[in-house]
This record gives sequence, C-alpha cells and structure tokens, in this order.
Amino acid sequence: MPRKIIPFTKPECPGIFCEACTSVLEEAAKDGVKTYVQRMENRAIEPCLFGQGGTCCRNCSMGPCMMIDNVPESIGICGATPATVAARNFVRMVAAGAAAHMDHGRETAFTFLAAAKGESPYEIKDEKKLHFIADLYKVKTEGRSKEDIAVELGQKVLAEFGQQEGALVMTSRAPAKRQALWKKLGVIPRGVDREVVEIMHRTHMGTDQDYKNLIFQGTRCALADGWGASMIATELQDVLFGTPVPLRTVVNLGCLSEDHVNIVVHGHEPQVPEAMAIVAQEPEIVAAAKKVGAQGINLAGVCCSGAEALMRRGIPIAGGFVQQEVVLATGAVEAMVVDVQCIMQGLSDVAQSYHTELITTSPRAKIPGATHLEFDHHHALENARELTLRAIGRFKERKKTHIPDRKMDVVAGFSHETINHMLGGTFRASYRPLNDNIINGRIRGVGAVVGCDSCRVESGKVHTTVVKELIANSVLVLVTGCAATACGREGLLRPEAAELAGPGLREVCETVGMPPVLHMGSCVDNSRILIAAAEIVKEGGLGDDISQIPGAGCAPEWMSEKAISIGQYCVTSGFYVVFGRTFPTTGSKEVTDYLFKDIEQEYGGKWAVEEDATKMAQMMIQAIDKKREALGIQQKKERVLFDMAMRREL
Ligand code: BF8
Ligand code: SF4
Repeated sequence: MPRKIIPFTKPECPGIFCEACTSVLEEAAKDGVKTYVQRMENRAIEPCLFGQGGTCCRNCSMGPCMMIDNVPESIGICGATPATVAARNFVRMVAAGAAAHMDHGRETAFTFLAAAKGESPYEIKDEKKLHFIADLYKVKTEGRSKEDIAVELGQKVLAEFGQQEGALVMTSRAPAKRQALWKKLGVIPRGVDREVVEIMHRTHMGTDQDYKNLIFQGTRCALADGWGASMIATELQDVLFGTPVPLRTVVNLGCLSEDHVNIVVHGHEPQVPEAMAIVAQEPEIVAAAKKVGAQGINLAGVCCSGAEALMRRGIPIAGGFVQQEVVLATGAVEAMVVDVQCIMQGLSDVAQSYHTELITTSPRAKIPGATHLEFDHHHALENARELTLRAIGRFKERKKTHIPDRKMDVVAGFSHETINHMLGGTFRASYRPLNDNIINGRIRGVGAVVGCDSCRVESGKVHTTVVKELIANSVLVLVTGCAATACGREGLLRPEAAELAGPGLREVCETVGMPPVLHMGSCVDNSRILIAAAEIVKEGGLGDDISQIPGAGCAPEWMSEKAISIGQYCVTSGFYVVFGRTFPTTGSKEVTDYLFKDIEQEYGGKWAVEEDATKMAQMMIQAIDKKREALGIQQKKERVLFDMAMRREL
C-alpha cells in the first residue's frame, strides 16, 4: 500500500499527448499567448506535500496546521491528528464533487418540470423512459398525458433534493444484496442536499474527529451523487433530450471549420448545447452567417457539454479539459459559451488574445473578462439565438487561424439501453449475451476508464495506454467524460479498434459491429455504468452483487473533486477503483490503509493508486481475474502485455 508521498518528478510541463494540440500551442506561444503551459512553467511554488497528502488543515484561524504522520509535535493546535485531517479533507472533496453533480441534477429537474408544464421550448422525447422512471417514483402513468406524468414526476424528483428522511428512490435500482448491505451499514442517502450539508457540518472545527465516521458520511454523500443526483440528471436528460443511440461523429481540433462560424460549448449541462444545436439550423441564423461571409454555423463541444451534445446529437468534440485553451488558440473560434465546472479561468486571457468572445451563461459561474449572458431555459431558443448572433458578429474579426488537419472518427452513444439492445437484439433486449460471453471467457471482464485529463501528466496517453492494455486482454472498456475524448482522439472508439483487442473480445466486437471501447457519455453518465452493473447482476450467472462482477474502474488522469465523489460511490457500490498518480489521503497511513484495504471487508470494493498506466491496467486485470476465480469461471489465460508493434498498428 503506497503510504509514500509521491514527489513531483516533472516540474516542467509534461504537455498534452497530441501532435495537433502541441503544434497549436507552439504557434500560440510564439505569439505570446499564455496558456496552462506557461502557467506551469512559470509557477513560483510547486505543490507542497502536506496539501498533496491531505494533511494540511485550515478549518480554523489557529492554523493552518500542517501535519506529519507519527510526529506527535506536528498535530493540530486543537489536537487534530493527520488521520482526522486527511479524512476531513477527503470528505470535503466528496462534498464539493457531489455538490457539482447535485446542482446539475437540480437544474435538470427544474428544466424538466418547466418543459412538462409547457413553459419552455424543450419537449419530452423519450416517453418509454418517462414511464419507466415514473414507475420507480410511484407516479401513476395509466391514462395520463406525458406532460401530466412529467409534472408529477418532476415535482417528486425535486422534492428529493430537500428531503430529510427516508431513502433516495434511485438507490432501489441497485441489486437487492447491495441495498441490504447499505441499509445494514446505514449509508443509504436520506436526501440529496442534506448529505452535503452534514459533511460541511461534521468537518467544521471541533466536530467529527473520528476518521471512519467522517468517511461513513462521505460514503452516504457520494451515494447521493451516483445513485441520486447524477442518475437523476442522466435519466431526466434522456427523457427530455433523448436517450443516446450509437452514432458516428469526429473528435479533435480538426472539427473546427475554416469557413463556418465556430461556436464552442463548454461546461456540463446539456441545456445550452441543445438549444444552440436547434437554432444553428434555423434559416435566419444560417442566412445571418452567410451575410458575414461564412457558410453557416459549426458547433463543437469541449468537456462534458461536448460529451452530452456528442452522445445525443453527434456534435463533434474539439477537445477535453486540457485542450480547452488550445481550442481557442486555433484563432478560429468566434465564441466559447460556458456554463459550469471544469472551465479554466485562463480561458479569459486566451480569448482576449484572439477575436473570441468568452460568454458565461450560468448565474453560478461568472469569469472576470468574460461577457455574462444569463441563459434561462424558459427562453432557451431566444437566448441561444442571441448567443449565436453574437458569435456571427465576430466572424469578420477573425485573423490568422491554425486549425490542425486532425480529426478522428468515433462511434458514441452507448447508453445502457443501447448496450442492452446491441447485444441482446432488437426484439429481446437483454444482457444475457454479455453475461454469457463473460462466463465463457470471450470477454474477460468489464473495465470502466473514466474521468478528467490533467496538465500534470502526458495528457491523453495515460488513458489510452490503460485502455489498450485492457482491450488487448479482452476486457471490454466503458468510457465517459474526458477519458472518452482521449480515447476518441486515438481511434479507440471506432469498430476498427477491435483489431487491437484480444481474440475473445475481438470476436464479440466483430460479430456485433461495436468498438471494444464504448463511450457512455459525460461524468454524470457514470450513473449509466452503475445501472449496467446492476443489470449484469440481475441477468444472473455472475453473482448476486456488483462486487462479484469481473469488473474494475479507474480514473488515470483524475484532477477534479467530482472524481473523488465518483470514486467513493463506485468503491462503496462494490468496485475496485484505481486512481492515477496521486491520492489525497496519502499523508495519513491510517486513512489510506482503510480506503485501500479495510474498506473492502465492508463494501467489497476498495481504492488503489498507481502512476504507471500499464501497471494500472494490470492491477485491474488481476482484480478481474480474482473475481472470475471466485465465481469459478476462470480459465487459465496469460496476461498479454501490449507491445510496441501493437501500439503502432493504430
Ligand atoms: O465532469 S472528466 S475534467 S469535464 S470532471 Fe471535468 Fe473531469 Fe472532464 Fe466533466 Ni468530469
Ligand atoms: Fe489547526 Fe485544528 Fe484549526 Fe485545523 S481545526 S487549523 S488542525 S487548530
């Protein structure tokens, strides 16, 4: 168990592993544009080990108190130990990460309710899912209009945010055994917001000082994210904007257009991208674009806004988190429209180096130097038109551009429903074939590779190395968020990538015509992975709980607090989860031992950290094999190391 504090061996910027991006960054640097590259190179102070290992407390003004494990003189003025502080900081990360998804879920519920009441231009697209979710929430569906059902459902969902007692409805979708375990341990979330508030209270100076009790509440809050707010966001967005089905599109900077007005949507919630996609087609808007000499509007995405628009509308993704400034440094973007989360403040300066207008749209996220145009879903299309016209107005100011001729085909849109149909057939959707292929060993197991990309690593390469290693060993890979975009850039989201898969997985992919790496959406869509796991259990033959499935998860380049919340709900749902490079409790051996070892006895899942991508994949494969052995389905198989020749093949 790595108790070690991981040193930053690469103080210089490791950069992004993508030629297209590097060439743009180099050009931009020559023009004096400052991006994360310069900010990293010129930083006066490198990250300190107290902060990195979670043992710096600034929860009261007698501190900050920096602590070293096993050095009695270095505990807090109040007596707080490294374990208490590391656990407090850890669960505060859970609270912040979960809160981001919760506020997203709340906004979705408000939008859903307004649409149901006819107060917004959005319409209910997936009636089948509406009925399914309504049944879960005990909303009567017989003989009622879809709007009528949706109003009652929207109200019930919204009420869960302020609910004080009971259990969140979506947790009832977990396998019965998992629910019973959660109940026994007392971690079933009682309401959405309550769990975050309680973390903030417990971590206030002089409150909860028992690291296990703190992590207990962290778990309850994380579950309110995964099996609560994130699942609410995913499902209501599907009902409103359509459940994704497989579609082809492209990713990378080459999706920007020389002769169109380029508008980039960035952030997380799908409301703005949806409205922008609708108005981009309107004849008056196209005419306005033509009037300034453009061919029309080219919409592209960044981060999870991009993933949402890609999954449902096939809108291309220009880049992931690390690429956001690079996208603007092409000089080809008229407007970048952002809402919430993962938006670098540095964008403001980069935009000002070009003709680009950076526009914030959420009252919850303003940026100095950006234009603020509040987006109100009640007036979604009018607002989207205004945003688009502003972008059109900038087109003539465009100067030198540098759009690399690099884009990659991807197939995305793998909701859990799609996987069900794809593998089970149109007439009898079922996870049976997937389970059978896992049991007969063609598919060794399922690996979820999710989360951010980070400026601290060779961004993109870490993800794709893990993924290539997994598929070469016949592990079917599910991806979301920026990890999915990185895989897209490397061609791993194409059915042709099956060539890189081990023989069993390759056979399955070729029969079905699917890629070995399935893009399941944005970060709130990690809830799709939870549902898929619950369905695999329900189908039978692979144990009766998620912790028994031959599966594992990882976030190789994680950086955000959301990733910690996601990791914690995955671990306590029964998954083995490996994070890359650094882990925020390593300053306390006690807390890290608990999260990396002892927690498994309670929840059947545990955390790990590993910097090396190949090792990370091998750790996941080992965990998968262990589960196969426990189920009695393990055949003798050698672990394949993904060699250079295979790497060159793509
Ligand atoms: O929610 S993967 S960098 S964009 S946090 Fe952010 Fe991480 Fe990207 Fe989306 Ni998720
Ligand atoms: Fe220091 Fe305790 Fe205050 Fe934290 S709460 S800053 S450990 S005195």
